[in-house]
Amino acid sequence: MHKQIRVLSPHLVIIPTYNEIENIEQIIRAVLVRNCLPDVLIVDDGSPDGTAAKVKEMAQEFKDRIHLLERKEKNGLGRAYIAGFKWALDQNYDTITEMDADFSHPPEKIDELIGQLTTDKSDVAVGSRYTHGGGVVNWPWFRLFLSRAASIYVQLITGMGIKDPTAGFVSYKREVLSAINLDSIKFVGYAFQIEMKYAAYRLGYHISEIPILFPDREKGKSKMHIFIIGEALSGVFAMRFLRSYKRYKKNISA
Ligand SMILES: Nc1nc2c(ncn2[C@@H]2O[C@H](COP(=O)(O)OP(=O)(O)OP(=O)(O)O)[C@@H](O)[C@H]2O)c(=O)[nH]1
Ligand SMILES: [Mg+2]
Repeated sequence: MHKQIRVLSPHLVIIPTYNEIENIEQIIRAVLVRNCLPDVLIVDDGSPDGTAAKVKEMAQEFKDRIHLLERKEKNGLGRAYIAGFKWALDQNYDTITEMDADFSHPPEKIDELIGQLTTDKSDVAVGSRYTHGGGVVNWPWFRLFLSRAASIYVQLITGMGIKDPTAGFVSYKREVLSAINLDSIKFVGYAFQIEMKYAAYRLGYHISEIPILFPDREKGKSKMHIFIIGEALSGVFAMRFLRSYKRYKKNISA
């Protein structure tokens, strides 16, 4: 009898979603067509607009390439990613990439990010707005000011030489995510992105930055709110100064 063999991609792209019905189909298709043929995992927090149902429908078309983790409540981007990372480690993917559903993270850069890892140029690759050649498109000056100021603040406080530490378009080698104690990651918004990079940096992994152009979302609503900015400002300070180096290092290692 002829047995069907399931061919797994070594690469996974994780997209957390909350009410992304206007973007979900397009973003999934834009990821699946990349040269490195990544699989996609959507982590949906019970979107009332039917995002998960659309994913299930598409999973019929692309068997074994689209996966869905459904969580009942909206619990923040950080928690969604931790659940996704654990799933990815369980499934043995070699590289794990995180990105937003709203096209702010250009899908055509996925191959370049993952290429950094597969050629051993780095262990973590960041799609960066603030490295040479990167940028933001059509941002009001105050938002750009806040974002740049936050990046400089994080660099000063943590000593990490990463120009875009709040970036949410990041590829990790599997060994990096398995070395980090994911249960020790505390933050949920922008601070989550900083905390993950800081954990990788403290464990000695090499982090590179690839320039990207970051446009604002065109469809759907933003889920950003003031709590997330407050968490980033105070959280980074706490992460750096309220834990001793030894305690932090012990804590982040799995
Ligand atoms: N699973 C899950 N996904 C979320 C949650 N909050 C936001 N997201 C998703 O995380 C990604 C980033 O959220 P955005 O609303 O674009 O946040 P942002 O990019 O900071 O804000 P904008 O620039 O205004 O779009 C999107 O794919 C969202 O659908 C959440 O609580 N749970
Ligand atoms: Mg966005």
